[in-house]
Amino acid sequence: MDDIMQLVSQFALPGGDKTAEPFGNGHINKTYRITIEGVKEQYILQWINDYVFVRPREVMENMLHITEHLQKRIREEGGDPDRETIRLIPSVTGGAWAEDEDGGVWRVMLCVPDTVSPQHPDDLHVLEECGKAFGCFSRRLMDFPASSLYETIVDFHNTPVRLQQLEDAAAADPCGRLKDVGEEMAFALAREAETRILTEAHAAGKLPLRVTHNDTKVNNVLLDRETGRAVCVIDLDTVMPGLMAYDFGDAIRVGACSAEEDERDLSRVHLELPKAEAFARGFLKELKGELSEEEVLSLEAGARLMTFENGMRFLADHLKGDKYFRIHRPGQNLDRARAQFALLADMEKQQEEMREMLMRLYR
Ligand code: GN1
Ligand code: MG
Repeated sequence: MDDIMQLVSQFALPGGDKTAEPFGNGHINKTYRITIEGVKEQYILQWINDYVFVRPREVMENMLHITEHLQKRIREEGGDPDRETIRLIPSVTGGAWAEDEDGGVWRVMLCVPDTVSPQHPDDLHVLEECGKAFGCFSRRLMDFPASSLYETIVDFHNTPVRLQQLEDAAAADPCGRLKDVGEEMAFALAREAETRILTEAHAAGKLPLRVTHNDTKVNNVLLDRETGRAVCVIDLDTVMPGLMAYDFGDAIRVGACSAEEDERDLSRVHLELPKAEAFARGFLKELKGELSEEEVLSLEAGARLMTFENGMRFLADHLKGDKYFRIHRPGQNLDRARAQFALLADMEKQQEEMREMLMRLYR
């Protein structure tokens, strides 16, 4: 904690005795909440994981430009720029981040007060609000110059590359775990052709590149504690040029699944269409006028591909010895992979219903 307080002192925060406590439940970064005696506002201190983000300074450059653009849009719409997006607190030297002695990159953000982040909502209103939050985020970034953003993780949602990375991990098999995952490997390899659906549609000019969030788990939305309305979207580390299907798809993977991401009883893992519809309703309310019919239909494929991709990433990380995704028990990444593949299998069965639902909301 001494080291943490030393980092806190590098930011231009109000004076007063400060305390820090671990906060949140992301799989990647380290996060602390900072409380200052006699100060109403709380702050978030975060270290950017440099195994995952090999150029963390580029993550910060992106974040700075995106939040500035969002703040401008929010002001134009008469909203509250300190509540509807993230506010970065500058360092004492005026930079957007501070560095520790190992060159690690740390940032401080204002904690948005009186909000909650939904973990595994069953309430359809909550899901609709999450859809609105991500839809509104994309809408406000429609005119952001996408090509000015760094690609913070190269090929992040390139599904064919994700399959290749899984095959590489299997070929290397550094922990000798391949022998136990034959069924999961076969499941992934059988879907080789599907990995290309979105990349090929984009290459054929059918799906435009947009500025996308790329990590749209519903717990990356903050809702107003009182009204339950969407307030803002957090975790901007992977905001990059991408396809709309990525954002819709990853949100459905988590928000419309009947079980937790690492559920071990696979008979409990399903796609819940009413949840998907609630999210889609909110999402399309914000974006309908901006998207082509082809793009709206691609959202369905996005749900399958994001689920498939996460399954492959969890499985590859299990094979590599759990280097990327933090685990809380042995075998958790394998459990996560199995649950994703079970969800994908169920999504494949409900493909037609999902597309019909999207077309109903679009027309
Ligand atoms: C990671 O950090 P967190 O928990 O929001 C991951 C996502 C995965 C997700 C799976 C940068 O997100 O891509 O979908 O775990 N983020 C990164 O839960 O890899
Ligand atoms: Mg994240």
